[in-house]
Amino acid sequence: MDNTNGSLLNFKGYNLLKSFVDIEKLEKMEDFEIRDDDVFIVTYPKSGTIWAQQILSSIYFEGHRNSTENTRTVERAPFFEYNKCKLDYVKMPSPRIFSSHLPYYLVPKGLKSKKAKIVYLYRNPKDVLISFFHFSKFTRIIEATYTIEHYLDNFLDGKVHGSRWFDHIRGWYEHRHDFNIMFLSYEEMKKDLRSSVLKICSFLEKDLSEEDVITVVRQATFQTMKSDPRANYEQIINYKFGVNKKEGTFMRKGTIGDWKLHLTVEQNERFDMIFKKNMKNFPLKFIWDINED
Ligand code: PPS
Repeated sequence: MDNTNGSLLNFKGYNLLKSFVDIEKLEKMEDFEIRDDDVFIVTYPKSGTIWAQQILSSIYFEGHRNSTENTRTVERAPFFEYNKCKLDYVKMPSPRIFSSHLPYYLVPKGLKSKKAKIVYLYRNPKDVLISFFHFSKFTRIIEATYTIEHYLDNFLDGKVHGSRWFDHIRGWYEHRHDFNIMFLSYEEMKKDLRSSVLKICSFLEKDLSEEDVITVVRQATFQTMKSDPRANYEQIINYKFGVNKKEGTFMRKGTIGDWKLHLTVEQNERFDMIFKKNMKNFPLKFIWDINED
């Protein structure tokens, strides 16, 4: 079966969203000038990017934390490779927070000077797959796919936005010594949001008061975010993403282990086999089930 996906653009071996990119800007990405106090949130798609954007935005910006300003979270921590909000990244005041799904080899070279920081958020790939599958029905920016089987084939072959999940996480992890990077999992955040926020603050060298930490945590719960217009793509989603509202909301379910409700035994075994083969000797721990430690 030819699974070539028409909504993707392959740039130097990596799949980006064709309708969101400017090829001239892509060519210049690696030379983008990095400041020492820049922070990048790096994720494979559907790993909780908006969650990290919300947390970092409320850590850094008092107006966001205290809800006294209305700036959307995606504008506070815009996507580096997809400048859909048309911001001037060069003139943006410090501290700049960027979000990115890029692989390690496409990010600006200046990130290797090790001053600017990177928060790499990862999620167990079965839940990523399911979140992706639903997202593909929700938005028209990626090709709709109506069976898990079809999406599973594409995901495992890397014929999706973000290319192969295995390559993304392995690439970043194996090159971690080149960057000033912390790794954090979606599941850790889900199980203990407060400790995760404190870990992030410590990495970012942000010393928040107890009251501010409580506010950041409150702003970042699934329930708060689902009803926070700043954390949803609602305003831009309709005209830029071409949304199919029947298929739900961007903040969909936010759980661990949703894959169990979707994958058949055979599909799960196939996934496990490929995971084992690709993630041999990989030290980061993955949590597949809400009841797991
Ligand atoms: S994207 O399109 O790649 O930027 O998507 P991304 O933001 O990376 O991931 C979306 C998934 O993250 C979930 N999410 C959360 N889960 C728990 N708690 C909080 N606060 C939270 N915020 C976002 C979101 O619901 C999507 O996952 P699914 O499984 O589809 O619900």
